[in-house]
Amino acid sequence: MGVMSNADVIRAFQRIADLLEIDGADRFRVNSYKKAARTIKEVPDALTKLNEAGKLTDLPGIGKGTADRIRQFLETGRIDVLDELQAKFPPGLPQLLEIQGMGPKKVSQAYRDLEVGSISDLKKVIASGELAKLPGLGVTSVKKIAEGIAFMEKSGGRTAMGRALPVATLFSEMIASLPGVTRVEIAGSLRRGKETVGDVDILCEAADGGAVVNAFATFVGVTRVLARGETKGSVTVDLGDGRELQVDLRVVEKESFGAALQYFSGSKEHNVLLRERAIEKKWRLNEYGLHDGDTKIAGDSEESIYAKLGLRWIPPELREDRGELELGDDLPELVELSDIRGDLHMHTTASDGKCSILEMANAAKRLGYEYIAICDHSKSSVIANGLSIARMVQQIDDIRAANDEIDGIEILVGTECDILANGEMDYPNDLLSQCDWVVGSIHSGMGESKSQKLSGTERTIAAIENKYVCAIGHPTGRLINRRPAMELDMSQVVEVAARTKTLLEVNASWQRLDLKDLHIMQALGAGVMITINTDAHHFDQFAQMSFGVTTSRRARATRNDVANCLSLGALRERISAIRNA
Ligand code: DGT
Ligand code: CA
Ligand code: CA
Ligand code: ZN
Repeated sequence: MGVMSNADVIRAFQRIADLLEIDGADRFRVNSYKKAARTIKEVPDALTKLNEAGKLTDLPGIGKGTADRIRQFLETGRIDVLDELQAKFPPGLPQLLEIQGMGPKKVSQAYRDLEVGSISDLKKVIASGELAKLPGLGVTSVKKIAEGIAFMEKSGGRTAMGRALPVATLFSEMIASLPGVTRVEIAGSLRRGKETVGDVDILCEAADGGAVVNAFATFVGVTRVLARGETKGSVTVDLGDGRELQVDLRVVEKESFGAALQYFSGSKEHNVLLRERAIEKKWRLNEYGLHDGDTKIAGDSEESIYAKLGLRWIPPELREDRGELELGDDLPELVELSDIRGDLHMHTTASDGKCSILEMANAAKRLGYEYIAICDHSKSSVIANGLSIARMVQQIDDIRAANDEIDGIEILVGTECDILANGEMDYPNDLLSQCDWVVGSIHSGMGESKSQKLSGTERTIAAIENKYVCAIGHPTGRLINRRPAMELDMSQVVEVAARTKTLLEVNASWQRLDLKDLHIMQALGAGVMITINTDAHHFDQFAQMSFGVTTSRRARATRNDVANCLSLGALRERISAIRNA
């Protein structure tokens, strides 16, 4: 057993809460585990350190019982309650909670009444009609569950970029710290910034490949070793909730590092194009280099290979066989994280966020941002503690007061205002007009039904036509691997957005990445400007900006395409242009 991280502890407590809920334990008990998991998330120090110092019970909201369980887990890797619960249920059960439409109550019902312990069991009782006969289920909810399973299976076990990157980064750091390792790079789809990855690919340069691969195979978090050789290793890592992620490591030589990095960054399709180009010149391109007969003519760097083939170096995000080789001198200067000057979608404790206005603003200031917009939920988002009109009026005052109090950053008065089923905004225009910045989002009625008067496209367009709406938040409403996108007529949406100068959001949260790359490309092609925002519910989540930037780079966005790369003055001008369009 390796050293337990805080994340391991959080996962264990969440798992206990899930299983207790399935077990039908009382709310109070379930919530105490959930609360402990939330508390631990906020702890800046390693729990192992706190435990050694005997300080676990000093943590706010951690009583003696919880502290005992944390200690047991840190010291033995187990918790008695977790063992008991896991012995009680089949191992596939928690995974059922990941299916859209399957809450703990339904999971426990299906398990108790129909012995459903896995996704394949669940599919059987759906097919036989037994599931629909359970009290409280019925044909409609079973249909939804079936769609949830289909969607989950279609995502084919791919891992969201935001879950894979921390694993890849940690592994890269551990590899870099091994003796004799002189260079480490992340390659594959993760380097290209794909929203989901099949596996993680890491390259390193080292004196003794076998030793590096051996060390890699015994890293903390490795659950299985799939391959172990002199130049190649392949392992799996537990992501919690029973899911695994594969990590491939290749050890390559300095002289061919560039060629290997190019080859293993892919995509396969992009590589085919490059290889064809080499063949046209009677050369040969592989992961060892570019060769003219027996002579290697390039390979130590990626640049050398592209240059010999008559190309400028192509950023990995563009290597998808989408015409990137033909760009030539039109290769745009892609937006970078350092171009971002502010974040225009975030929540505070006023609705469902975890921090105050000033806590968010101070953290943003530390990042060097010039401005932020506080956008809490509007009144119809009841579960998200949306603000009534009276509370929103108060919120406007609170944001203005916070802005007066803080120097060096501008806090804009914003709202994430629901777009209602009838296409109207959740707040009246006279309230919206008092805000500096309005994000309009659809949060309900995304599964279009015949009974609904307006389609998602019509609702979105109605909001875009409202002069106070500056941007459409997470326009398609998808949750990666969990909920499909609304079927928007994107060409209509981008046309109206272009005409009204309304921005479309690239929600940078790795669970969303919405708009996605191809939609961003379509928007930019129609002359629409985007805004890349984190939708942070805690300032920790500001770091997710990079996922939104990467996704936008895949759509060839430059800093001129991104509203929050504007100076505050230029942003204000843009907002008045939207209002006067
Ligand atoms: P993934 O893991 O499914 O998200 O996608 P990739 O692109 O990371 O693919 P992966 O992990 O199978 O292989 C990493 C890279 O290695 C891939 O992007 C290109 C290169 N590669 C692998 N197999 C082939 C191949 O058969 N032909 C060519 N040209 N390149 C390959
Ligand atoms: Ca890969
Ligand atoms: Ca791979
Ligand atoms: Zn939202």
